[in-house]
Amino acid sequence: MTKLKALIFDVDGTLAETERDAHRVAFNETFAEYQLDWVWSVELYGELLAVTGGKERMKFYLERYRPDVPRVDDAFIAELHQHKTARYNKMLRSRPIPLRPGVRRLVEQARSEGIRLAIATTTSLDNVTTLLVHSLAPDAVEWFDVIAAGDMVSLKKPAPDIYDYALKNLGLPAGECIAIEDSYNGIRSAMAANVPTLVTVSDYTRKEDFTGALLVLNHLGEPEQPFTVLAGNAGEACYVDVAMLRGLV
Ligand code: XBP
Ligand code: MG
Repeated sequence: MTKLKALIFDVDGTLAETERDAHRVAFNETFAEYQLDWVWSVELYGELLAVTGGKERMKFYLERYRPDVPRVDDAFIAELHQHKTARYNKMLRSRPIPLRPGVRRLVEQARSEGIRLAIATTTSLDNVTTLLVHSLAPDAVEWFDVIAAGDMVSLKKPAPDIYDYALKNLGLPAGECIAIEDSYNGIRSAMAANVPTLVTVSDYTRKEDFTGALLVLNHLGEPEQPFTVLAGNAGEACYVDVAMLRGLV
């Protein structure tokens, strides 16, 4: 008798590689629009990802890297973030970002087998819905029973709050769900909410610590594009499907 009832997906780095060439670029374009000399290189952005949430990340950047910049207030950060979000959404609409290997297949299989779907992310709700509509399917938002995102909770990952929120709205115990994450902050958040977690590492996170993960893979895999196991035991499987996930819980 299986107890797997739902999959809870992280978004950035897990559903798609959105950080380096989309979020980062939208931040930089916004800084340029406001004539700020804030420039986030590919390398610097990797360091800034230690802090989740765009508003929190900008504040962290100023505190840690720009003691020369006079203090800015939260309202200005929020205004910048609104502009960044608009730019990011425009990008996702005009040049959809491909889903990572295995994501579409696993989501579609879960739906057809009655496994419920949810999202737990620190990014803003608009960013999630635009990504789902333009990279997955026009009606994909409806495929997810719960989309827990951004400021719906006050404490972002690695705090457990966004997973607690998703579980509460799913009405399921943590042990009947599996989280799929790509980052240290993500797995800390899921595990703090007691959700068993599978990790698919992403461009920025492959060297992070994933102690406690059910399994660490390079991606979810496809029949013709098998995954590589980075930690844990995947048995005979070469791509992640519902049967394999049932075996993991
Ligand atoms: C990733 C994040 C987000 C995005 C930016 O979220 O940390 O902050 O980089 O999004 P996750 P916002 O991996 O949990 O999906 O600017 O909308 O905060
Ligand atoms: Mg992520």
